[in-house]
Amino acid sequence: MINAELARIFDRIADLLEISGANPFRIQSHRRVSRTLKDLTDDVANLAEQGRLAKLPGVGKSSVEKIKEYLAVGKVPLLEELEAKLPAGLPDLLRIPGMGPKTIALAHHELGVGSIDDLKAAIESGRLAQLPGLGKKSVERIAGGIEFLAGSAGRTRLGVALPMAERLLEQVRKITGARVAQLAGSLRRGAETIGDVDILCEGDDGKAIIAQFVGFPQVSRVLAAGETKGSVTVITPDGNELQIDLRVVPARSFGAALQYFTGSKQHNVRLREIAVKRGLRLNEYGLFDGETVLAGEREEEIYVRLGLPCPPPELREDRGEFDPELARRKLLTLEDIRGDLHLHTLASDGRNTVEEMAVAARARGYKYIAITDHSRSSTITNGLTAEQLLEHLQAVREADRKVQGIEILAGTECDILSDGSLDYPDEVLAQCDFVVASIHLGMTKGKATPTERTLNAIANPWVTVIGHPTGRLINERAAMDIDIGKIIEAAAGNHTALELNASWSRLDLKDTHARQAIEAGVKLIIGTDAHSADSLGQMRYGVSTARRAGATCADVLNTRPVPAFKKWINKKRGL
Ligand code: DGT
Ligand code: CA
Ligand code: CA
Ligand code: ZN
Repeated sequence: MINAELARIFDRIADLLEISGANPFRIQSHRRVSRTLKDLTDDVANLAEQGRLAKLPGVGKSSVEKIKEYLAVGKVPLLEELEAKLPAGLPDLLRIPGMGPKTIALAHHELGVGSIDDLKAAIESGRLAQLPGLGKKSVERIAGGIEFLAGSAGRTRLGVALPMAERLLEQVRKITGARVAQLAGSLRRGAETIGDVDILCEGDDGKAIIAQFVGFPQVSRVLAAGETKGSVTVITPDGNELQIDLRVVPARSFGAALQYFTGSKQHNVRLREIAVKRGLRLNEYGLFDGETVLAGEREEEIYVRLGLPCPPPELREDRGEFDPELARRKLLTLEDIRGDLHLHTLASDGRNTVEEMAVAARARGYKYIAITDHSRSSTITNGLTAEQLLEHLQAVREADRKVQGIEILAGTECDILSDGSLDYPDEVLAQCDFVVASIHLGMTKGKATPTERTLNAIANPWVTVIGHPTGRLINERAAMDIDIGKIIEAAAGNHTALELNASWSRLDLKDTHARQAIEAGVKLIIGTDAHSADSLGQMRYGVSTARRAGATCADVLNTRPVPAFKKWINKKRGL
């Protein structure tokens, strides 16, 4: 959609202004417009036609001009000017953890750094460390940041890839001659990032199906268009290229192809070994005994014929899924979720009221939610002082009385401060029905280590759950340097849950950590951290991550009915 494209342009302008050392207000106003565009549900082109652009929050006269300009000629002059002034590789530097716009400007002016490669060279030659305000430590951080960025290069986050892939899948299903179509690959396995999207389709005339596929309107480049396989790219809302592979296979081998292209590669290698041991041959066309076909039409048959249970796709990572206990485990599903327990509202940095969040949650079939706005130290998120919180708790309880059919718990997302203490005193926390404790501030330089801080929070009798325990942002920021084993052990010993934050930019705990927690008997709570009613839909990413961890209903507290859930919370509180 044009909204996303325009949002990207405003973000890019803000980035370039920031590097050029422009007025902070000017930078912020462009970011604000970008955010408004991202949240917009109407097409910005329609709004422009109706003359309603200026009514949008944060959109002033000059922004209206830029939007109109772009709609008319596909360009924004200011962006072109800024780009002409600065080397094209400079904005990429902003994505490196540890590199702020000031440092970028400095490295650019003093050392002529204009790209990530230049920056690497400046680090190696030791010139970067000699710049004023930079030292060995910060240069080490930057070098680590470059490495982190390289590790995430080319991978698209699940929550970006899945909605795009689902739309494409619908389009493939409508192609004449395409009978059944399904997602395969890492996307079907619910992995946190996706290298490319794999779609599998059953049909006889591969060439004709692929010809239509490569002609889809959102295709930006056609990489290949053959008899059985087509590859294209599309542009994601965050401006990156995402590759989509479509394979067309006949009905007799659809199941074998689905098994093969779902992977993972390690899972397939292991499965083929098992086949070979049984004197059989397995490939993407079927399972064979000599020339005899044992299975191929249906995926499950492949496993059955090998004498194995068919593990859910999320488990197929060669992490123990050939063990019958794990393969047969009844994993959690989205339908099992009865509540969302990490929600922000207008009271801090959310965009909807308590009632709006409750009504939207009820429409999803939930029986309860917890409102958990930020605490006072999170000033950039408009965190609440103790007094404001107490008032807010009243308002939440008022809303609970008003909205029927769903229970609203009055909670907080209380910061764990850099010395390990909590942002509210115990008497205030005791007033909340539900407490998420999270680290947001001073992740790299607290007085206490992140592990010590988390252990302190776990020891607090009023803390129900630790929010996004490692603090990572997928593709953007590495996890804090914490000892997850110690945290899991303490959570198990102190009747404290760990969050599996379902926001696709976090997915924290991640799958392997969540599995470790489950194995230690720790209960998980899956919360979306939604800042608007729309984001409640992120629950599914948390659920697929939990499935990858091997979670059943029993492992996840927000599958329980309200009374059982409350009983669990209140045990730690001695109530
Ligand atoms: P991605 O795209 O990097 O997120 O991960 P996948 O798992 O989607 O991998 P992709 O797209 O390269 O290939 C799709 C599936 O095809 C993969 O999960 C397993 C299968 N596959 C690909 N290459 C091989 C291979 O060399 N050996 C075997 N046994 N299977 C493979
Ligand atoms: Ca793939
Ligand atoms: Ca692929
Ligand atoms: Zn948080």
